[in-house]
Amino acid sequence: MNQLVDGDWRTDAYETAGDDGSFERQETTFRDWIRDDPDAAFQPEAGRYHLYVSYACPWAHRTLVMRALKGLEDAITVSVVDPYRDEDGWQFSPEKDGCTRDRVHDADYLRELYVRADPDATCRVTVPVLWDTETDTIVNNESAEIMRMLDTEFDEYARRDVDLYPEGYREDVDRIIDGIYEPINNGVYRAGFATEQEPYDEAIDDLFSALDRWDEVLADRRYLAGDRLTEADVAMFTTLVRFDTVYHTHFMCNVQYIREYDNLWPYLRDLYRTPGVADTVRMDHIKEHYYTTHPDVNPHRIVARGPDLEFDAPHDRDALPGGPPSDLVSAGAER
Ligand SMILES: N[C@@H](CCC(=O)N[C@@H](CS)C(=O)NCC(=O)O)C(=O)O
Repeated sequence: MNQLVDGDWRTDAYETAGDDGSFERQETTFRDWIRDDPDAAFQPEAGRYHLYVSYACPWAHRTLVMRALKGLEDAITVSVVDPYRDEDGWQFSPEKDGCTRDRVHDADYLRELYVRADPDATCRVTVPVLWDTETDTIVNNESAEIMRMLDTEFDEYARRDVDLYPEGYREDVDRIIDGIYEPINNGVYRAGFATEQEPYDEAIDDLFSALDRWDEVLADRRYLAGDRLTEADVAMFTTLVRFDTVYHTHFMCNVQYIREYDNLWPYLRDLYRTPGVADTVRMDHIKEHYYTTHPDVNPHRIVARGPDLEFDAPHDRDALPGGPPSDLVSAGAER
């Protein structure tokens, strides 16, 4: 695997597995904040910030969903990397469907932007990246924090009435985002990248007991935090939408498909059908990335064919209290 060490690209430096065969995710390095505050170094402005994403990546996908729900497409521009990642890390392949050039610097590789932001950077080169075109640097590369900034700091440019971190729900939202991270969002990676049986088994136990618990909770709750769509649902969505297609097979999370759950499956379709969300899902990028990018897991890089999932199928979740914000529904109707 590969990463930057003192600003140099190294292909021998990065080990994902600990001594006991468990997957270890490194801490994210750029953690500044955009604040709607006159004294802040990074203030919300339309056209100033740029997102670097991969459609394949569940963490980057969170920021794309948030940008769509908030109606920030004009305020925050996006560059999309090639879903296939080789020894050189994420790269720009504008000739490929759904990919773009680096719209800010015309770089060939994402790592060039990390070095531009910090010439001595020692870190993995990950998506998402929130870039500031004014100071020419990375503001932040941690998806939960980027999601929060787009949600709470861009009110002037965002769709009114869409607040995914509402007063009265905040403690629950934070607790749920934290609570689903290790067993579910990161759990699929702990299972897929384990190099020994025991950490794999632990990851699978944690993952499926968490999914079973949430399936029960969602029997009489439309969203994870109750009757309101929140950031917690965005965080859950990007893992669930990939699950049956890649995590089940490629990462051996095969105890049960999401489409076999009584409530998680309609819940996933409800989120998918929320106006703006479906356009952020590129299953072709998701499949290409997972099946071709981890040679240790799938050395022949064969992309598994199925399954054919009907995310668009109707669901009966509207019978539960709550629903998507009304501005979102009317924006969806205009599309
Ligand atoms: N903590 C980060 C994790 C992001 C992350 O791991 N992204 C993956 C893609 S799914 C990546 O870019 N990996 C490249 C690497 O680790 O070298 C976040 O949530 O933003």
